[in-house]
Amino acid sequence: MLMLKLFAHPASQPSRAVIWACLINQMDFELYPDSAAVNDNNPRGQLPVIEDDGWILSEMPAILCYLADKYSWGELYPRELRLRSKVNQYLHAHHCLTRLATLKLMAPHVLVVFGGIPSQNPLSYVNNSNIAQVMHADNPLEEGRRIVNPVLEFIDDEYLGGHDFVAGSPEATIADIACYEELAQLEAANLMRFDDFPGLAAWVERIKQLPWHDPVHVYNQKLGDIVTEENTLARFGHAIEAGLAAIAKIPGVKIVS
Ligand SMILES: N[C@@H](CCC(=O)N[C@@H](CS)C(=O)NCC(=O)O)C(=O)O
Repeated sequence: MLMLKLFAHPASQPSRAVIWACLINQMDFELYPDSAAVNDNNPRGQLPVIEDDGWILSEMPAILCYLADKYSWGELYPRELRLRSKVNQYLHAHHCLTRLATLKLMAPHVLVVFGGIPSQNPLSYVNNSNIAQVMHADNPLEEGRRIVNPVLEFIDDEYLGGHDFVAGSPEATIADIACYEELAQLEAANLMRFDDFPGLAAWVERIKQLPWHDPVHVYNQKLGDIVTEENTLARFGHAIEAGLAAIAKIPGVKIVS
């Protein structure tokens, strides 16, 4: 069997979800962080994409569900009908709910180093117009926080209220991993604090304990605070370099560039 290929990048939230879930499940893979390789495999031009034994698949939740089913990831994608339906509920909501953490806060503040939105992909209209709305606001930070705050409140109350994990499961699932990738980055970048959301803050600490958390998130740690310190192309470049180097050191991972 051919080795699993991930077309993914540590600066991309849905990519990190796929990389991390594969590591938790001790899957060896080749990582292709180069965008040309992504375009060859996803006509939509977005990452992450996988190639598993000749089968090409995009969209992070679809990838995670497929890999979990094929490689029996157990509790990460529960088989029990009701638990699974809650994981699926979260994953369907994710794109237009939690994803706003990236589109309204992270991306506008990261992409300033390019002087605007580098993606000219007409199929990324929803992503790009969401980012542009904040970038062109009088106070992008305030505007982003205004939009993301109710999302945090909703996840804290409705998904986590009284539960340890997003889908109300006894163990972490792929819903937690997807959700964590959107939200935890905001704290690392100083874009948002979770002081008003104690359930969410405790959940972030819980998810951090999953294996391979630290190497997968070196990019975020290196990038650090982009609110009180200016983000620059050099800073962004160093964070990417460090993020890829940390993942390259993990046994069973081969970076192909
Ligand atoms: N719904 C997709 C979102 C993928 C996505 O937004 N990928 C971003 C990187 S984080 C991308 O490739 N952006 C470039 C573009 O859209 O042109 C998923 O869950 O996989």
